[in-house]
Order: sequence, then C-alpha cells, then structure tokens
Amino acid sequence: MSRRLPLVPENTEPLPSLKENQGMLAWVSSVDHKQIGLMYLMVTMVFFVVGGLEALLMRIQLSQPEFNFISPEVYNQLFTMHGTTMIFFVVMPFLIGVGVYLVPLMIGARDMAFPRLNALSFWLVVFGGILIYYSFLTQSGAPDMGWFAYSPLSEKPFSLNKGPTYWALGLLATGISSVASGLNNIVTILTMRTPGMTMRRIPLFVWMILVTSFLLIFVIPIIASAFAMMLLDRLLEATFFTPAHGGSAILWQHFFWGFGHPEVYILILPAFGIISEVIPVFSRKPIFGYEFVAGSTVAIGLLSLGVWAHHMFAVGLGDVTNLYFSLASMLIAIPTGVKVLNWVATMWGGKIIFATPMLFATAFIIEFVMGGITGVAIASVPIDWVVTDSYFIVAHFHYVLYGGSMFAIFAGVYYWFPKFTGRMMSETLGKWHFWLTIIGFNMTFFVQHFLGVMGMPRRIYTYQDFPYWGSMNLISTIGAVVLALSVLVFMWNVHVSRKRGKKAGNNPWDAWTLEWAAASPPAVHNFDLVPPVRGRRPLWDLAHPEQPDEPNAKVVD
Ligand code: HEM
Ligand SMILES: [Cu+2]
Repeated sequence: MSRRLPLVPENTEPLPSLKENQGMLAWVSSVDHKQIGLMYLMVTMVFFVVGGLEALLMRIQLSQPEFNFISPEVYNQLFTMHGTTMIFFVVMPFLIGVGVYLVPLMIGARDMAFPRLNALSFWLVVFGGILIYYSFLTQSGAPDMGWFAYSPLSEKPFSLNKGPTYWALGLLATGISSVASGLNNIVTILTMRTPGMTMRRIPLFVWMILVTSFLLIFVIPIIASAFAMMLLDRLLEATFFTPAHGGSAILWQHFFWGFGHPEVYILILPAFGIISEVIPVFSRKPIFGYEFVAGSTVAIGLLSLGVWAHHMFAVGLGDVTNLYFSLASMLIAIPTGVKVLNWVATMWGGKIIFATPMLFATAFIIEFVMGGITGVAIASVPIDWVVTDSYFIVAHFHYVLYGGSMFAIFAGVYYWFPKFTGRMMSETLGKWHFWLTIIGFNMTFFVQHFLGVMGMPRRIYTYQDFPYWGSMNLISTIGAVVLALSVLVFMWNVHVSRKRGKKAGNNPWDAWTLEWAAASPPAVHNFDLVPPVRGRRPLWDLAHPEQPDEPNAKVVD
C-alpha cells in the first residue's frame, strides 16, 4: 500500500542482550526499557494464570447449590487473592509494562528518563507479589478480607491472622513501584521527545500513560498512608480503624476508595490508549477528534478524584453527600461517551480490516459500554441500594475489567507482538481465541446481572436451591471453563508464534507511529535515525510526501 521506509534495515541482528543464549543474568540485571517491558508482560501473564485458576476454583464451588468443593474459609481467601492479583499484579503492571516498552519508542527516545528506577519499579512488583503469595504458607493462610480490606475484617490480631499484614506490606512495595513508574513516565514524556514531537502530536497512548501517571502519583500516597495506619493497627495496637477504641472503620473506606476509584481509571485509561492506537490503523484513517480524546482523558482524570463515595452509598453518609457523589459519578459518563463517539467515528467510513487486534478493539467498545451502562445505573443511589454487594456488581466490574481492560490488553498484544518479537501471531489461533473469549466471557458474566437482581449476594461460598439460581450459576461456571480454554489458546499462540510465526518486518500493519520505524525487535539503541516528525502520523507523512497530515507544518530539524 505504501512505500517501504528505508529507515532501519529489516531484521537487523537483535540486540545482543536479547539473544536467547544470553541467559537469565542479562535479563535480571537489565536496565533496558524493552527488556524490562517484556519482563513485566511475562510476569503479569504468570499472575493472570494464577488469578484465573483462583477464579476457576470459585466458579466450580458455585456451579451448584450447596456444593462442598472448597471450604468457606478458603473461598474467602480465594476471592481476596483473585481480586488483588488481577488488579495489582495483572492489569496494572501489564499496562505499566507495555508503556515502559512503547513510550520511549513512540516519542523517539533512547530509553526511559531513569532506567535504573525503571528496573527497581519492576522488581518491586515481583517482590510485592511474592510477599502477598507467601501468606498462603502461613498457618492462617492468605488474607480473607476482600480486596478492599474493610475494617474490622482486616483488623483481626496478627497472631491469629497474618495474611492481611503480608498483603499490606506487599501492596506498599508495589505502591512505591507505581509512584516511581509514574514519575519516570512523566519526566520521560515531558522532556525526552524527539524534535517535532510536540504535546499535540504524541500518540494518544502516550497521552493516556501521562494522565495515568499523574493519577498514580496523586492517589497511591493515599492508600500507602492507609496501609501504614493499618499496619500500625495490626502490629502496634494503634486504633485508627477500630471503633471500639475510638477509631473509625468508615475512615478506612474513605482512604481506600479515595484511592480505589481513581485506581479503576488507572486500569482503564491506558487501555483506552491501546484502543486509540489500534482503531485508526485498522480503519485506515487518522483518529477522529484527537484533541477530544486527549482532553476527555484529562477530564476523566480530574473527575475521578471526586467520586469515591459512590462505593459507600450503603454506609449512610447522608442525602446531600450521596446526591453529590451520585451526580459527580454520572458526570464521568460524558467524557467517556466522548471517547466512544470518537472511536466509532474513526471506524465510520473507514476501510476496516478485522485482524485480531481490531476484533478485540471493536469488542472492547461493546463490552466496555455494557459495563459503563450498568455503572451509570448503580451511580444512582436507590438502584445501588438494591443491588449493592450483589452479583450485579460482580457482573458490572467484570464487564469493565475483563470486557474493558483485558480485551484491550489482548488487542495490544496481537498488535505489538510483531514489534516485540519480530514475528506475527497466528491469525487462525487469534480468531479462535477471540471467539472463545466472546462466548466464555458473556456466558460467565451476563447471567450474573440477573442473579444479582434476584438477590444473590457477592462473596458467598454457596447458596440455597432457589429457582433458577442453580442453572444460572452452572451457565456461569461453564462460561468460565470456556474462558479458561480461550486463555490456553492465547498462550499457545504466543508460544508457537514466538519461534515459528511469520517474519514481521518493521511495520507489518502499515501503521504510522514511530515505534514502527524501529526494527522488529528494536535495536538496543532503538533507532539508527529517528524519522522527522511533522505531524501526528510521521510514518504516513514519510510514505505519502504528497499528502502530509499537516501540510503547513514547519520542518524542525
Ligand atoms: C478469568 C475470568 C474471571 C473469572 C471467571 C472471575 C470470577 C470471579 C469470581 C467467582 C469472583 C468472586 C465473586 C464473589 O464471590 O463475590 C470474582 C471477584 C473479583 N474479580 Fe474476577 N474473574 C475473572 C477475571 C477477573 C479480572 C480480569 C479481574 C480484574 C482485572 C477481576 C477482578 C475481580 C475483583 C476485583 C473481584 C472482587 C474480589 C472481592 O470481592 O474482594 N476478575 N471474580
Ligand atoms: Cu468507583
């Protein structure tokens, strides 16, 4: 379709440290953003399997009424560890990791601003994960108080229940990692862009990482202080969160959700970024309304700081407070809707190519909007009072987290895998993965809306044989098995394509952001020559000098 770009020789010898025979040491000691990025992706895949197995165990236990597969105590540990794992050790580090790999390439830089800090961030995540999982080996087992660790559940004395202590320490370590990553991204994006790469031209993925990074450095300290207080309560008998001794359990909830709601945007904004890169390339059009996609992200970031108590409507904060948080929450639907509109308008009239990344991106829009609609519904106080703590909520957040974040993660892997490895992933396996995901995901979570409205509470290890409860739960469990199968297909695809996939070349999708001008995989120094940047699509401008995106752009050289 376009002319080959003679910027980097195709299939250059991969950088020495990326050679397979280099052994573990080169990886473990690496400060290269590409190797660190790939290590993030590998570690998060391991955690994804672990968190998925925990989910599968829960679903087996719930497959029929009054089933005795796992005990109530273990069930409590499983949902706590599953939620914690998926949020802090899968979605978050995956998105940070893919950012670490791509941001320097996308802005034409040599590496992150602070490569050693980058390595520290990565290893702190590994350390935090090990610390949390270590709790399984203690005699009281893993933490069992749910991923939001409400007091008094999290305040049982350390001598009886060690899990929550390891949990808080592990998450403190990953919190330090997140703040460091946030700072690293901000400095990299603000100071290391190649000439011509103005803030109005950086890829939207980079915009999303930037806003996410500000959220990280604003809100992680909130939860880090709460963890510190929780640890003081648990280890030194302080009483911040124990009402019996003058503390306040509700205070914990404010701390937790003050962090927790912005956190859900930390889990979704970079996903929006991935979608904003994939959709234009596979629609063969520039993004519709770049400024609106970037601007609405800033709006979402700011608004997300002021809506936390929609997680606390059932607490009894009073009508005025509830009303404010309800309205503020609904307001977020506006900038989010703007984005959906931009993506659909980008596809509109485009020559759409439904390769696997685009299939996941398109499905993302549909499934994420489903989760968004139930989200606006439960932002309404009376509706929330009916369905709070029920399976309706479980359905809602899995639509945004799996149908949203995970779908975008899959889109991103299929899209950038050729850049990471120099090989294409199998399209046939990709389509199997996609359709099994669609079937399994919707089967698992759609019925849970009904179960919730029918009154099934979340976090119960079993239930009575009420009409339809058994059959709907069985459907959900079968769906989870299909979903597990889809993940196996995905992993198999990664495994075989890494060695035997079709050779990719520098720019297999005919995309236009700078990372595609580097070799696949990129040389250790990223670029021999960074292409000139005179618009938002530098590689398009190079291939089509007769119709550049910004004809009047100054040549900055
Ligand atoms: C692999 C498919 C998945 C299945 C089958 C699944 C299933 C489950 C189940 C059975 C529960 C417990 C519900 C309850 O008893 O209240 C749960 C809770 C949860 N899941 Fe998933 N899940 C999956 C993926 C994910 C992903 C990708 C995320 C996040 C990125 C996630 C985040 C959560 C959270 C935050 C909780 C709440 C834990 C808590 O109540 O403390 N799940 N999930
Ligand atoms: Cu929220």
